Order: sequence, then structure tokens, then C-alpha cells
Amino acid sequence: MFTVFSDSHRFHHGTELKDGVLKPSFEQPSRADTVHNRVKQVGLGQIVEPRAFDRSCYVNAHSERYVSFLETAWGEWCATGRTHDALPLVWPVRDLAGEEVPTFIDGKLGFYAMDAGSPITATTWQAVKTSADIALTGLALIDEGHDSAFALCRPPGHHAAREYMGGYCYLNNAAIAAQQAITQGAKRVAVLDVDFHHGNGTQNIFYQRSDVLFVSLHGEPAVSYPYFSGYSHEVGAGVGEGYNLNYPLPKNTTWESYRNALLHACKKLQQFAPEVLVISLGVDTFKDDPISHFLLESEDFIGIGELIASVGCPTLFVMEGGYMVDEIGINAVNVLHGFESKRS
Ligand code: SP5
Ligand code: ZN
Repeated sequence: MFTVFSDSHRFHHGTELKDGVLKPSFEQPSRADTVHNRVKQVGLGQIVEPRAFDRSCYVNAHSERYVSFLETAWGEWCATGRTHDALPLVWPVRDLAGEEVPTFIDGKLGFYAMDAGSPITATTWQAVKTSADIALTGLALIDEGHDSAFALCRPPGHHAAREYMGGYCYLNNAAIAAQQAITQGAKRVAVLDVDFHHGNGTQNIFYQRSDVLFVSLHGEPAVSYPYFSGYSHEVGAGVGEGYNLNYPLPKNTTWESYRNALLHACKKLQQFAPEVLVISLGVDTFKDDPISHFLLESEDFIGIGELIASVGCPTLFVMEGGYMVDEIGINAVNVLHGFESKRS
């Protein structure tokens, strides 16, 4: 399997409020390097650089004004004399839900964010743009006839919605790739999200669409970030009703029940028969992940890949979460090996 990777992810290096203090984010550059090293170590296949894509490829999954915001936010922040990471501190919740976009950067940051988990630094946009281009390059490889590809994206994307960032995410890499497949003529595309966290951004982007099926397995919202989405009654709206499928799972979920849910999800995906399947590949379902509470073992990730292979369509793997443990490389590549074992 081809892997798409770039060192440009190192342009993004954020901070996060932890235990009352700003500290380096769980979403660290070492994450992508750990996965990259594992891909090299096991000889998964050729590693290629991303191609460059036009910003119009990000619009449709996101709004024009949101993409512009990401491009210009740091400059506007600096113009106020600040040099530390830009973070929002006020949000348009419920009756504060303004339709007007503030002109001052502090207001814009809140308008275009769901939480304070996505800091913007001087070079964040370079990393964010390259991460989306990695997913788009992976899709191009599949268009060119490869059965699968691994887009080793960082920063991750699945919490980023049409008009907001959050949860370490800025552009929704998986959604941008899925939308690109549709733009290029695919009639049906599916996104399967196996990150520990609900892919609220991907759900938001495709909620009213029947051409993109979104399926997510994740920690139940009552006790799991992002808390405000991921219930099974969220089934899509309008023509999209029935094309959004959530599998919330309880704390301490082990492989046996995870596997049952994934089997069910894969049957649904097979019935939909997508022309391309995009996997939001988070490995924060691992038992030792520092911010999650499932109990998967490293070998269970092979099983995830085997089940995904059973769907039987061209598959783009897009890297999402998985934090601060050496095993993220082993676990991510185990999924890819499990997949390949059933396909080649
Ligand atoms: C892409 C992805 O996996 N994003 C996850 C965003 C999670 N953000 C919330 C982090 C909360 C950290 N809480 C620390 C608990 C330590 N025991
Ligand atoms: Zn996650």
C-alpha cells in the first residue's frame, strides 16, 4: 500500500489547556513521525510526497469564508501585537448564536471554533493545507487504479465541520477527500470513522446528503468528548435521512463488543456499495491511550483492518487520532496489514 506523507506536519505544534495550565498539546508532531517510522520499519510500501491542490478542493466540504479565516487568522492575531498561539475564549452558544460574523479576530476565533483545542500558530496553515493535500493525493492514487492508500495526515480532521475547527482539527481531511470523489463523478461515497471520538465534523458536513454515507463508532457522548454529538438518534436530515449512522459505545469497551458493532457497520456499508470508502483512522481506541477509555489491544487493530477489507471497495485510510504512546505506529499499521491480508 502507498503511504502519502510530508514533514510539513511539523509546522504545527500547538498548546492545550491541561490541569489549568497551557501545556504542549496531546496532538504532537511525534505522533506522525512514530507512524511514519513504523511504515518504513515494516516496509508497508512506497512513501510518496503530497501533490499540491487548489483551495477550491477544500471549499464544498467547508465554506469559503471559513477557509479564508484559516488562511488569514494568524496575520490578524499578530496585527493586535500578540505572538503566542491564537485561541478562542468566547463562543456563540444557544441564544448567543449570532448570524453576524465579528470583524475583530477574537470574535472570529470563537465564531469559527467549537472549543479551545485547535490553537493557531504562525505556521499552522502550512501544516493544515498539506494535511488536506495528503488526503487528496491518497484519493488521486485510488482514482489512478490503486486498491487502497494510506494518507498519513497531521493535523487530524474529523472534528472540523463546514464552518468550525476544534478537537485538534482545522480542515476535515477525510471529508475533503470524500467530497473530491463526488466532485469527480462518484455517485456514492462512504466515510467510516473508527477514531475513539465521534466524527462530529464529518457528520455535520454530510448530514443532509444521501450521496455520502457517514458511519461512526465512538465513546458514548454522555461521557466522551465531544459530548454534544454522536447519539444513535442522529440519523441525517432531509434527503440525508438514513445516511448517518452512529454507534456510541460505553466506557471500557473491549474488542468483543467493538467487533460486533463494526461487523454491523460493515454490513451497512456493503449494502450502500460505495465507489470509494474513506476510513477516518484513529487509534485512540487503544487501552493505554491517555485521553480515551476503550480497551483495544494492539492485535485487535488487525481485526479492524480485516473487517474493513470485507466491505470490498477501494479504500482510502486517513490518519486521525491516537496519542502519545509508542504503539500508535504499531496499531495504525496493524489496521493496514489486516486490510491487506484479506485483499491481496
Ligand atoms: C482527532 C482527535 O482525536 N481529537 C480529540 C480531541 C480531544 N480533545 C479533548 C482532550 C481532553 C483531554 N482530557 C485529558 C484527560 C487526561 N486524562
Ligand atoms: Zn480521537
